[in-house]
Amino acid sequence: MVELYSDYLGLPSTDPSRWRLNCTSLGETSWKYISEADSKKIPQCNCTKWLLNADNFSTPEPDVGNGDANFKAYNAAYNGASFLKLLQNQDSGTFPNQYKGPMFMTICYVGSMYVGRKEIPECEKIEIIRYIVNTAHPVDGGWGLHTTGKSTVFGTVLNYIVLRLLGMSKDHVVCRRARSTLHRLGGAIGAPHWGKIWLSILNLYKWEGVNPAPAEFWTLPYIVPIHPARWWIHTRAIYLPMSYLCGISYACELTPLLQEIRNEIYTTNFDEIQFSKHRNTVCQVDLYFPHSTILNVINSAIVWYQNYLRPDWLVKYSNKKVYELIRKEIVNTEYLCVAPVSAAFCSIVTCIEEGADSPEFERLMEAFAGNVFHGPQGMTVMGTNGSQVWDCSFFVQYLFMANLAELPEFQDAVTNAYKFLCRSQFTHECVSGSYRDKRVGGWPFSTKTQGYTVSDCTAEALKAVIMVKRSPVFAAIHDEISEEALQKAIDVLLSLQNVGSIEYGSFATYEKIRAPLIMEKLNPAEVFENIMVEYPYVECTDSCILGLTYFSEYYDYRKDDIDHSVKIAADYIKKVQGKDGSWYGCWGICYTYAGMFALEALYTIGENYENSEVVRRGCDFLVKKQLSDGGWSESIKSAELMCYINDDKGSLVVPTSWALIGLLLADYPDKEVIDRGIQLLKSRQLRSGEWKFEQIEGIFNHSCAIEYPTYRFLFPIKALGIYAKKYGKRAI
Ligand code: LAN
Repeated sequence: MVELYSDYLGLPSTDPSRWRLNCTSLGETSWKYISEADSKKIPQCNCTKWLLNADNFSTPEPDVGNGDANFKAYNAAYNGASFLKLLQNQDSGTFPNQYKGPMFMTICYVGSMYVGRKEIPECEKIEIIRYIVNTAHPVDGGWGLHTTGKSTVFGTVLNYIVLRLLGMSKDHVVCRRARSTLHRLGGAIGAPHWGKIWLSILNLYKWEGVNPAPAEFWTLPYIVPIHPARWWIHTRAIYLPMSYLCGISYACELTPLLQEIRNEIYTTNFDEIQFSKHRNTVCQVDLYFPHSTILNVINSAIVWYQNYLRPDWLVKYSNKKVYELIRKEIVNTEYLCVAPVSAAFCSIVTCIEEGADSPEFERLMEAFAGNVFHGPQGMTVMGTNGSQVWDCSFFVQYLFMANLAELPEFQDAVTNAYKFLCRSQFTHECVSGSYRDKRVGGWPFSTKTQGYTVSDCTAEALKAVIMVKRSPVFAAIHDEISEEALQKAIDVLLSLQNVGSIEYGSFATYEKIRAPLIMEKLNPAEVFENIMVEYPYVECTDSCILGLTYFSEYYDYRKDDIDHSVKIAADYIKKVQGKDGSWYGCWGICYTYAGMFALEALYTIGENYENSEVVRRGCDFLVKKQLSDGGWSESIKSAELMCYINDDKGSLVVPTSWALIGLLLADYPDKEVIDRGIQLLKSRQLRSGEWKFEQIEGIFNHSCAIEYPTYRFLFPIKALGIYAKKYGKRAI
C-alpha cells in the first residue's frame, strides 16, 4: 500500500467502497458517492475497484504465471491482456482511467463553482483536498505545472486557493508550507498569464496587471492571417471566453474568504500593489517560454488603446460576437467544451450572461463532471474528459497484433471496444459559423460528445475497426459500421494533410495548419510552447500513414489519393529525422515514443533495417540507448531540453516497449538486443498479468506531463505479442 501524505496528516477521506463510476454507452463518466445502505445493495464493478485500489479487486489466476519454468513472452502478453480486460467498463466498452498530471485543472471546477455560488458536495471536497495534499511537492509543499514538476507560482497559488476555497484553514500545515514556498517564489504577483486571469476572476488580482486578450480580434475578417480562428483549437477555445472576461474586467464578489486570501498570497500588502506594473512579472521558475519583444510591444500598444481609445460600444459588440461563438462551442460539444480550461471560462461567461441559477449554467457544470475523476490519491480534474477512443483503438489493434483478439476469451472485450468505436464516430456536423472543419467520419480522442476530430485518433480508430471487419470470427458484428462510414473517415483524414511548403505531407492534431508557424512569437502563456497554431507532428503523421495504408490494403476507395498522401507523409517523416537517427516526440516521452511510431509507419510501407537507411539509423539510435539491464528509460527532461535523457528511475516498462516495437517491426537483426528487452518486460510483470505504474508517460506543449494509465498494459502487450508472433509461442 502506498503511504499517502493525507493519511499521515490524518485528513478525512471518504469510503472507497461507496463510490460508483457511471459510464454512458458513449463513454462519458461521472462519479457518485452512494449511501452505505445502497452500497450494500449495488455492487461496485471490478474496474472501479481497480481504479480505487480496493482490496477485493479480483485478478485473473493465470495458467502459466510469471515465475513458472515455461513462462514465455506469449504468456506474458496473454496475461497482460487478461488483466487489461478486467479494467474494461461493461456499459461502454471503454477503459476509464484517471488521466491526470496537469495541476492547473482543478481550479477550473472549484473556481467556476465558486463564481456561480454552487456548493461542491462534501464527499468531493474531501477527495479534491486529498488529491492536492497528496501531490504536494515532498520537499517544499508547493505544486508545479504538473505532478512531477518543481514547485512554481502557477501551480502553488492555484492549488493553494483551491484548498482555501474548499475550506482548509490557512493555519493548516499544508497551507503553511505551501504559503512559505509561494512567498519564497515571490508570491502571486509572479503568476503567469493564465494564473493572473484566474486570480483576477476571483478578485484576488487587478485586471490592469494582466496582459490583454482583446475580443476585437474575433471581429476581424477570417482572411487576416492572425485571426484567432486560425489558432490552435485549444488556445483559441481558451482565449475566446477569456477575451470576454478581460473585456469587462470581470471579478466575482469579494467575499470575506477572498479578502483573507488576498492577504495570504502576496509578499506585500494587497492594497499597495501597483498591478499595472506587473503585467510581465513572471517568476523565473515558471518561465518556460518567455515573451518575444514583438509580443511585448503589441501588448503595450493594446493596453494603450484599451485605456485611451477603446469605445464601450466596441467592447459590447465584440463580446456579443464572442458569446455567440461560445454558444456554438457549447452546442457542438453538448455542453462539455473542448477541454476543462475553456469549459470553465465558458461556464463563467454563461453565468454572467444567463445567471448563476440559469439552466444553461447548471448544464455546463453538470457536463463538467465528465472531467472530474476519482482515484486512490483523491479526486482531480483531468486533462480532458478521458482517453476513451484512443485506448479502445489500441486495445483492439494490439490484441489482433498479438494474435489474441480471436481467442474465445477475448472476443467479448474486443467486441465491446469495437462497438464503442463504431458508436463514437462523428455523424453530424458542427453548427455553421463555428470556424470548424467538416467532422462527419472523424473520431475524437475521448468521446463523441466532446466533438473534436483528431487526425491520429481518426486513423487509429479506423485501423482498429477495419481489423474487426476483416476477421471472420467477428462476422456477426461487421455491419456495426458501414463501408461508407469508413470512406468518410478517409475523406476526413485526407482533408487534414498539410500542404504548406515547410510542413508538406505532415499531419497536425485537430486541423490543417491555418496560420504561419511564426505566430508562436505571440504566445502569451509563458509556461507552454507551441500552443499558438497547429504544428506538424511526426507521431500524428505516422498514425495517419498506418490508417491510410491499412485501409487501402482492403478497399479501393480513392486509391490514388491515398497513395499520394502516404508517399508525401513518408517523405515528411524522413525529412524530420534527426542527424542522430532520432525523432522528437511531442505527445509521449519522447524519442522512444516517436521512434516507435516512425518505425511502424515505415514498416507499413515496406521499409526495414535491411532495405532502408532511414530505418537503420532510427534503430541504431534506439539500440544505443539500451541500458545494461536490457530496458530503456526516458525522462520528461528529454522533451523539455530536446535531447535524450534517461529517467532517474532506470529502465521503465513503457519506453522499453516503445523501443522494442520499433526494433521488432524494423526487423532489427540482432535478436539478442530484443531478447534482453523482452526479459525486462517479463520481469516487471506481476503474476496476475499487471504492470504497476512506474513513471508518467505523456507530455504536451513541451512542458506539461500527463499520465496515460493504459499505456503500461497496451504497449507491453503489443511488444510481447509481436515478438511471440515473430519468433514463435515458445520463444523466451
Ligand atoms: C491531448 C491528448 C491526446 C493527444 C494525442 C492524441 C496523443 C496526440 O497524438 C494529438 C494531440 C492530443 C489529442 C492532445 C492535445 C492537447 C491536449 C488535449 C492533450 C495533451 C490532453 C490535454 C491537452 C490540452 C491542450 C490541455 C489544456 C492545456 C493547454 C496548454 C491549452
